[in-house]
Amino acid sequence: MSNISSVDIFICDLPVVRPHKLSMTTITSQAIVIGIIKDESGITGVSEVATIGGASYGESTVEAIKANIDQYITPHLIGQDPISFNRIMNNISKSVRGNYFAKSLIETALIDLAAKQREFPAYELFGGKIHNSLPLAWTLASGDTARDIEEAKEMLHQKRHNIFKLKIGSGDPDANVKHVGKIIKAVGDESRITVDINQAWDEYTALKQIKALEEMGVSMIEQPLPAWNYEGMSRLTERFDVSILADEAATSLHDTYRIIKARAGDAIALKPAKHGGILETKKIAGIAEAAGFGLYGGTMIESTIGNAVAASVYSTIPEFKFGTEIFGPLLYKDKLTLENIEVKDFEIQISDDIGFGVTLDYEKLEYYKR
Ligand code: MUC
Ligand code: MG
Repeated sequence: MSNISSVDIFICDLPVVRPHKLSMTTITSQAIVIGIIKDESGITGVSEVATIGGASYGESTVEAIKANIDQYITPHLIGQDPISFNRIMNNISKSVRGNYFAKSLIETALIDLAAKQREFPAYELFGGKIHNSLPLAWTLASGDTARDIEEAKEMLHQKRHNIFKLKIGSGDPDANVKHVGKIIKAVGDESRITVDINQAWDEYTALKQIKALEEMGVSMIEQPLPAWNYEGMSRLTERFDVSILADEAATSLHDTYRIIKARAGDAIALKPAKHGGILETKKIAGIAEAAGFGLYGGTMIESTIGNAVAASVYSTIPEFKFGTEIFGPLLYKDKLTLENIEVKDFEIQISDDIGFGVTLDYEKLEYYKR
């Protein structure tokens, strides 16, 4: 097998089909980073990470991801054999702190390349597939209740989604809860409803509003408090029956360990980018499983490439108590690959094609890159 000869990092802006309103930002276009690692024989490993709202959602911005890979990570890659991705990533971790998104992009491009060299699916390199398909939630976040209801009905009709996550936390908390109530009234009999507050509430607000949400039948409350507030999340978990999901708080393996130890939630949202790659995602799934925490297959709203990475690793994890939300490609107006995701009977179908099963469309990359 041949060794790595080049690493190229591109920043792209991809438009979405409708504004996607979170508590801290509204997405009209996603900034994504594409990584292409080529070997001496010309085979390419391709991967993607996505970010939300510049630096408003998380610390990793596309500009910093590219700059830190070019300057500090690429020198560790040239001349290496991609199948040694475990050793390569371990070496990188010794000289590059944090930078989880950058590390995830590189590790997964290495995995794609190593799998393509051997002509088998990437999931064979981290345990093999358990699931052929996984339940797929959709996020209702148009910012308009009537439009969200219409969208949910259409998704149910198409058998695309019957789990809906509502993005709340922006504006008046009482109005947020009324909005949820209207959606449950309209589609709650045929679907499961969760909410994501994206850190917007304080503990006092959360105590009042989670009680109301629990009474209405919401099945999961995602990151109601700021990521730093483990003690508050622990008190909410103790107090309510409804499941509390740690998302922004559950980033590194060590942070997730602290959350589990403090029972600062009942469940963990996995996302390869925020954990620093697939190997770290598998470790986090392991400690969560050992502690009896539920798992949720999260997304940073990646397009087809990053979504395929998440689908691939999630297919190897025994149980997703709360399903997945790897719907990203369906929110985009366009894609950078020849393939799209396949959804059947409310579930995303896991690709068995080689690597992560996606082929980069170089014309589209040229069109969308900055
Ligand atoms: C998040 O916090 O979960 C995932 C789905 C969605 O609509 O937003 C993202 C981020
Ligand atoms: Mg979330």
